[in-house]
Amino acid sequence: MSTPRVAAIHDMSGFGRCSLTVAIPILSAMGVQCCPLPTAFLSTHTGGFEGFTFLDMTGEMPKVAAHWKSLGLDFQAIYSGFLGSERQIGMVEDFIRDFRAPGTIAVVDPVMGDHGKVYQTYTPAMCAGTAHLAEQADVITPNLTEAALLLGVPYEALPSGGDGCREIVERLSLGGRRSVVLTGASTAPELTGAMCYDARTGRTEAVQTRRVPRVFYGTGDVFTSVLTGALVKGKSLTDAAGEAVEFVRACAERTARIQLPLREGVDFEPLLGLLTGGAP
Ligand code: PXL
Repeated sequence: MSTPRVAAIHDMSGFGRCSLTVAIPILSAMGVQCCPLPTAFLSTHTGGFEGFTFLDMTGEMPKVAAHWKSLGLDFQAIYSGFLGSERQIGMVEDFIRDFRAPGTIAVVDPVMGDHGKVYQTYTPAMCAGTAHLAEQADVITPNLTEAALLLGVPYEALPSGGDGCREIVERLSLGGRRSVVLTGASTAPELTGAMCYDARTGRTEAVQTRRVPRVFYGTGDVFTSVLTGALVKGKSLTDAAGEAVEFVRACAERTARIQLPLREGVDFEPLLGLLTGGAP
């Protein structure tokens, strides 16, 4: 099998472990080529840091896409996450339309918020645009906060427990047309993981592991990067979610043990070996 190639459309935050600084090493460790299309360059991510810098790359993005198109590049997956401006959302839609080929998987992480709060830079118009973009996806990976925003219900009003999470993913599947992997989904208090609706099989399945009782930042990006890598390597949605859930749990356990400050993300680098699986 030739090395699968993924276009990763996210910001690059220099410090704090999220988006491209997570996606590039994880996909590379999994034997997947990651081609970054940066949406913005920030000194740090926006959670827990004051005074971060923000260089908007909106103007550069269509030029990169046009150059890649002129080279005839193809991608087995297009993976988008945190976006830096409203206009960028339309550009990601254009990118998906222009580069989608038979077998391309469009993975949209509808990044908008976490823990019941919308991120500082996400305006209501950006949230509406993200929902529109997510309609073009084959797979979306919202957390519970983002699921509430996509469904247009208050976070507190989301149905809870295993049955509640099943209802959420099925409601988000657009009548069974897109796959949904809800992160932070828990079917019992001591467990956490994902609830998956697979549009290929029409089945909903929970993937659970033991919960690490602490809050973490950046786990969504770790999760969706592993999921995307596993999908382009041919795994089923639930098997890919299983690999992502177990890797995130290993990262969370290590991060809690070494008492890493919340805003530094999860200490995943020493664990990348779990993803390499040996040379082909
Ligand atoms: O995916 C999370 C994320 C990505 N990028 C930036 C962020 C965050 C979350 O806070 O601030 C810049």
